[in-house]
Parts: sequence; structure tokens; C-alpha cells
Amino acid sequence: MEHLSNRTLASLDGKLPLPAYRLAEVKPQIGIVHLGPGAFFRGHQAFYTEQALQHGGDWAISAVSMRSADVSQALMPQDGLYTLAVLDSKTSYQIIGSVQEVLIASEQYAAVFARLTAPSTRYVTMTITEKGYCLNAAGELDLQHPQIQQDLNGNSQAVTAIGLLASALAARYQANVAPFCVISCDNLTDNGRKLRRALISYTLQKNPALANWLEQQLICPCTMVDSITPATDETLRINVTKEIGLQDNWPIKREAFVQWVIEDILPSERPAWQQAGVIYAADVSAFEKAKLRLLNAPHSTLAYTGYLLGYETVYDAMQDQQLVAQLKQMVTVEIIPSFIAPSELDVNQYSTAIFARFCNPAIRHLLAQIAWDGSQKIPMRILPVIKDNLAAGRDIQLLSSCLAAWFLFIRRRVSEGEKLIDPLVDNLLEVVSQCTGIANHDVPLFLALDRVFPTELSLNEAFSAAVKAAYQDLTIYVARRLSG
Ligand code: CS2
Repeated sequence: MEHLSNRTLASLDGKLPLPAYRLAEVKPQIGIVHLGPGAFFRGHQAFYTEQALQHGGDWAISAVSMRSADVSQALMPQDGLYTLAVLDSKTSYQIIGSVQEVLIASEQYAAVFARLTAPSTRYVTMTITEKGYCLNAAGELDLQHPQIQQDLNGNSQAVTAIGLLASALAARYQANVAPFCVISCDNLTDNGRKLRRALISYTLQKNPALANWLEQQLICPCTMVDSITPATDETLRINVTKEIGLQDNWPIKREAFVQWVIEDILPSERPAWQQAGVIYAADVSAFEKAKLRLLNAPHSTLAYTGYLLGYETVYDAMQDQQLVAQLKQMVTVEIIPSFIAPSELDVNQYSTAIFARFCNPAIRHLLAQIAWDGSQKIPMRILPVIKDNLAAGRDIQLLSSCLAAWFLFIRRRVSEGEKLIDPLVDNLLEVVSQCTGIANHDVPLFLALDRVFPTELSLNEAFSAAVKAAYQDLTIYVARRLSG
């Protein structure tokens, strides 16, 4: 069977939406470099840019992975084209053409560097996940992080995204080219501000004049990104082949709901993202908080508790009425009162709609996928709510139960001989090796993970008492549920 590619694209005309600009005589030039070309990016930012490109402009994307060759191997033979399947009551398909090339930094460093330093590259967007930022528990760049150390002390290829962007910005500074605008699209609180501080604090170690220039000129808007994007599976590949009649090495699927809110500080020259549905807001933090607290916090809770109860997907776990009732209570009693929602959002409606999205039968979202990297996600989704609640004297019992579920999940994975996917895996395995199953003994071991729990929490008596109680209760609850 023939491949999806520039050459075969025209054969799909009339069958499904196509990137018409790819068929035109003059094609858009690259104006955006994206770091982290995973499924989320391909379902979300690349989709928005696809719509924007229909309005013209040189905003094609060069997608860069730091090390992995997978995406490049899959997409380069098909000229960066791929199919996006939107799963709703009916599935719809579309071909995305905004990704024009995929590069691998560790293998094609010079090409990546050339893209990043080209004056025509005016935006860098990134989905490198929480761990890619190399932050400490206070949300600052961890200057002791081994890879950051490697980049700070090395003279050749950077291995971290921060090191790579900082050296490209240094080259632009030398060449008198304005910095690109860097847009973090990861689920971090205050993602833009954290990224900006990380880049400047890295640069301060090497070149204070450059740091000063960045301080004056670097724009890193905060953003809120949202769309549930489960990993590609065999069923999707089969359906896509049937639909387009061509071989697509790596189609992507997501739910119909998609949202991108960007802090309104972008340079005036920008892709037609607004026409594509991007919302520009003066203050994104309220949107970010609403999404992290009402979607990602329940998601992680479902992932850990659902796993302990033997479920495989979000949809499966959402069929468990007891679990859903607890989740709703956590949201109503402990999360909604913890923050001030954006004025344009009705939080109750927003939260109800999120629960409905979790119940979409067309989406097979593995709990294991959400459970990954807990040490990076928990500090963004759960701990800020706990801190706010402790300060205001509100309950933290159900949020503590999410932490307990994470600890028990880690122990269960290890006891079942399953792999733990987490950048702190060695520290977690060390803790598990000392656990006995007794809350008073185990919980302090976990809370002593200082890259996860800041001392203001680990030393807080009320907090550790709540987590110990939750750990004990959950151990009993899970055993009862599994035996009954
Ligand atoms: C999920 C998110 O994997 C996870 O941790 O909670 O990827 C979630 O699906 C997205 O943030 C939804 O926008």
C-alpha cells in the first residue's frame, strides 16, 4: 500500500479535510520550532497551527525531539503528514500538514541549531513534560540537576531543552537577532514564568550580559492547554488505513474538546491562532489553576486509585460509582473552594463537563499513561491545593488520599515486578525497599522525598497526619473492595 506523503496527498481530495497549502505552488516556510513532538503536540498545537496556516503566513513547524528517533522515522518518509482522528459520538478524520520536518537534536544538532538561530524562527513552542524543565520543588531551575550540570560545564551539544534554548538564544544575541518567543504548553502552574526564570537563571551562570538581554527582551507567555490525547493503538492504525486508503505510520487520536489559552503578550506578528480558536487572556493563571485542579488532579487520583482497584482505563474507572462519588466530593469540598475561577468560567459546569469527558466511551485512555511521572505531576496538581487548603484551614483528607494512592500504587507496581516510569525511579525504589505497610512507618519515608515535597509540607504535622490516616484507610478500603 502507498504511503501518505506530499505525492499521494492529492488523491485524498474530497474525502477528508486536507492541508490545501501543501498542494499549492508556494508552500509556507518554517517559522516555529517545536520541542517534544509527542501525541499531545500533534493533536493540539500542530492542529491549531494547521488551522492557522489555512489563513496564510510562514508558520510551518520544525518539530524537534531531544533524543528519540521514533517520530522522525515515522513522519519523515511521509513529509511530516499524518492523520488526526477526533473521537466523538462519530469519529472524524483530517490530515495535518503543519509539521514540515522532524529533527533529532542528539543526531542532527547542527540542523536543529540552524533552525533555532534562523531569524525566520520567531516562536518556539514546547511539550517536554514536567520533567523536561529540570525544576526543583520550589519551581526554580535545579542547577544541581546532572543534565543541567552537564550542559553548564560542557562546550558541545546541549542535552536539556533549557541548555539548547539558552545556547540558541546566546547565538541570536551574538548575531543581533531578536530572541524567539518561547511558549510552554506543559501542565505546569505558571508555566511561562517558570520557563523564563529557568532560562534566565541558566544563562546567569554562563553569561550575565546575555541574562540581562533576556531579562529585557524574552517573552514567555503562560498558557493553558487541554485535550485528552490517548496513545496511538492498533485499532486506530487499522481505522485510519481503512479511512484514507494509504499507509500512515503514526496517526494521532484525541477527544473533540480542545482548548488553548495564551497570555496576551505575544509579539504582534503571530500565526492566525486566534482564528483557529486560541483564546488570548490578560491573566492565564486562573485558567491554568482551574484546569490543573479540576481536570488533572482528578485524573491523577483516578489513575492511582483506579489502578489499585484493578481498572485499566479512565472510562472503566468512571463506571465505579463509589470511586466517582469520592472524586466528586474531593472536587466539591476540597478543590473548588481552593481557588478563584476565571470570571468567564462557571466552575461547577466546567467540572461537570470534565467528568463527562472522562466518561467518553470512544476514548480508551490508559490509567497507566496518566500514572507515569507522578513525582513531577503531583507537585503541580495536588500539592498546591493542599498548601492553599492548609493555609485557609480547609479539609485535605481526600487530597491526602490521592497521595496515599500514589504511594500504594508505587509499592504495588514494584511488588508485581512492573516497571515504574518516573525520573525519580531510583529514589522511589529505595523508599519502597524500606516500606513495611505500616502507615506511621511508610508515609514519612515518602514525604522525605525532598524533590517532591517542600519542607513546608513534609514538616507540617497536620499534613503528615492526614496522609498517614489516608494511607491506612485506603489500604483497608482497597483490600476490602478487592476481596469482595
Ligand atoms: C493527563 C493529561 O497524562 C496525564 O497526566 O492528566 O495528559 C491530560 O489528559 C491532559 O492534560 C488533558 O488536557
